[in-house]
Amino acid sequence: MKRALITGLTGQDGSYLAEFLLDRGYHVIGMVRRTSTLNFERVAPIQDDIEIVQGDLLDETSLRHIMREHRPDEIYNLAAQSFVQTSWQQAVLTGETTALGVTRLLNAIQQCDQDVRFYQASSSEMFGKVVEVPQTENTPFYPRSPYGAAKVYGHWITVNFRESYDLHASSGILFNHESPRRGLEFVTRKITYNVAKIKHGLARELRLGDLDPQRDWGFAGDYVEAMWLMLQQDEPDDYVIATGETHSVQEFCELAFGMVGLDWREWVVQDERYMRPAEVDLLIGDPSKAATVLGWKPRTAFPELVAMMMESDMELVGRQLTRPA
Ligand code: NAP
Ligand code: G4F
Repeated sequence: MKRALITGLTGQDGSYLAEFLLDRGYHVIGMVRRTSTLNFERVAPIQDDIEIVQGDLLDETSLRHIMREHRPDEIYNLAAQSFVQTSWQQAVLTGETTALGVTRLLNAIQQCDQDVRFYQASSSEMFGKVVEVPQTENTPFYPRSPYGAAKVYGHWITVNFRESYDLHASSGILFNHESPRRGLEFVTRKITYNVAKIKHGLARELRLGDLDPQRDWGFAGDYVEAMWLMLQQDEPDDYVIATGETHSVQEFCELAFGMVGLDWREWVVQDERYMRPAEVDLLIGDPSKAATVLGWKPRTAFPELVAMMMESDMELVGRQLTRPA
């Protein structure tokens, strides 16, 4: 039985990846950080099938301990301070977690077991103010936020450990991927959840920032397969994972409101508070290397993704309405 360690188990991707690996017969070890209240909602249905261990990317000793005690064959480093907006207010914490956290984990691997296969969750935010359209594995990086800068560091330290110590370390440059499990602070889920509240009469407006940025949005459930495929290759490498399509925040609104018979223009209010000091205007990835080498292709089209999230949030808000007081 193969053993996989997932950091960031409690996050969106951690939950989908854990399900994916369990389905393939893995023993899944999920790293969670200590919190005063448990936040296992996303993994509740599979919690008993996972070995949960405590550790923190800020604490290298905890990572070495996990390596020695649990001896994983594969490590998926999904943990991060992942919200771009927060990275301006908490730039140092973002660097400690999202950048240096990768080095701490790689140090632990290098010291404890150099045969481990390692996946780093890199991001299309590294392309930032894009210098090429579409973005490929060879497009130069131009990050536009402390988060993007931290991910560039995490990406290059992964490449460096691969080249320095011959580690099987791969980096997935994933474009935005969403799902009904997406955090409520990210724009797609903020939209679908609030559209559902408006439709149920629980909200009167949706306050958003810039509606023009364009993103290459895919489904998280499709993207975790690509992470796994990278670690099954003979040679480690870096891959862009994307749909190859881009849509604006406004288009997302039009579609989500339209699906419940509402006109977005009557409900959306632009609010300075959600504008960013520096914006990433356009992301669109070219996933052809992943298609050729990994045999990976996205399965979920943009309208299907919006519909899946809208249906889930309509049901969720409906349940909240009918719950006895
Ligand atoms: P997410 O939902 O925000 O999950 C982040 C996870 O990291 C959570 O489990 C969180 O734990 C954990 N974490 C945060 N700080 C930690 C620390 N110091 N030590 C240990 N764990 C810590 O993110 P996601 O959307 O699943 O994304 C997964 C990874 O892919 C992240 O690295 C993200 O930056 C990257 N990425 C995401 C996308 C995307 O579109 N989703 C695209 C490209 C790259 P708590 O639950 O305790 O907060
Ligand atoms: O949903 P977002 O917050 O995602 P963002 O910044 O693209 O980052 C996500 O994807 C990255 C991959 O490219 C990941 F690495 C990262 O961890 C994260 O998962 O914002 C998307 C766009 C931005 O242009 C933002 O300015 O939506 C715009 N937006 C407009 N109004 C808003 C809002 N974003 C948020 N969160 N909230 C708003 O009210």
